[in-house]
Amino acid sequence: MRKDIKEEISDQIIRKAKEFGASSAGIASVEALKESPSHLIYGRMGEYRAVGSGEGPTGLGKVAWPGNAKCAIVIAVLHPQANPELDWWKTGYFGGTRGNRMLLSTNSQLSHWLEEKKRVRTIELSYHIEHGGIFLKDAAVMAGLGCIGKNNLLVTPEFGPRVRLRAMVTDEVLPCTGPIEFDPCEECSAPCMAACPKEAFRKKIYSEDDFGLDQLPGRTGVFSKQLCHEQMRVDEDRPENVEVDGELEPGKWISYCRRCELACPVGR
Ligand code: B12
Ligand code: SF4
Ligand code: SF4
Repeated sequence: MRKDIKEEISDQIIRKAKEFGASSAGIASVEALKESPSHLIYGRMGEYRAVGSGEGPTGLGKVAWPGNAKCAIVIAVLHPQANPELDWWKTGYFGGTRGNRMLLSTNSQLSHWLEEKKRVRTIELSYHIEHGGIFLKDAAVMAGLGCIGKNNLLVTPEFGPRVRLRAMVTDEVLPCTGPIEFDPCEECSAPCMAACPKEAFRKKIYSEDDFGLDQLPGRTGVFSKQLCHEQMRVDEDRPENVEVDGELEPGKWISYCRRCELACPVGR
């Protein structure tokens, strides 16, 4: 495909993603992503099973990139503080959360559009790494959506960390849209870290010497996923019987902790 036509396609993809419901979108190179910090550190962090994940076809410790994957298209959907129900999770509910349903629908519409109108083959990716997913925050940073904040989350200029992500890969090389120059954390006193009920950012647990890189979880190696995970278990033990507009299904919804996300002033 000619270069100018490709560049036009990148713009069109982002416009279409927004038309289909994304708050922002971008494109990253798979080759570059395979060298991103999460790829370099993941297999060395020790075995660990997160909430909702576990055994999967890929196994723990690695990403299974589809053979011919050249680019990852990442979409972000805003989860504003005013609409907490987008993030509430329920067993048996298709997509788990309302927000994830929006992401699935947007991703799928964009994938069909690319296949039918642009003849670009796509694969919509799973959420969990061990089920064929990719590191969505790394992909979003490389696609120009924002940076990794001190809260260990993707922080976007427009919405702060209050977004959820999803991705697909293409078998076509497309012009990438990132990374961007953006770092709101440098001068910030980090209310995100102070907000954690489990003090998951209290002390350094990963070092440059041990892992051979300085782009560590929580930026300086302080983020403890184990402590965060403990909070998730606490949240699961107290599901709430709340009514969600437009939902007929009865049942209890889990509201997972978002304190480090909601404390960030960026994009409020
Ligand atoms: C497993 C998982 C968890 C686990 C473990 C988290 C972890 N960090 O390991 C638990 C259950 C604890 C968890 C908690 C949460 N999660 Co979670 N989680 C995931 C999941 C499925 C995989 C993440 C993973 O395994 N990463 C692997 C390790 C190696 O990376 P990491 O610790 O995230 O840190 C890496 C990055 O920070 C990166 N990095 C650091 N510096 C730099 C610099 C550059 C340039 C780049 C490119 C990368 C980079 O490399 C690090 C290694 O150093 C992703 C979805 C996905 N497929 O990506 C969602 C995801 C990361 N979670 C998300 C969210 C929102 C949460 C929670 C707020 C809970 C909630 N209410 O949803 C908390 C926040 C915790 C926190 N402060 O980080 C969102 C993040 C959105 C955002 N704005 O960033 C994601 C993307 C899911 C989604 N629906 O969009 N999560
Ligand atoms: S609260 Fe401050 S330090 Fe934390 S992520 Fe937001 S800008 Fe960065
Ligand atoms: S999601 Fe909650 S428990 Fe996990 S790191 Fe953020 S504030 Fe701490």
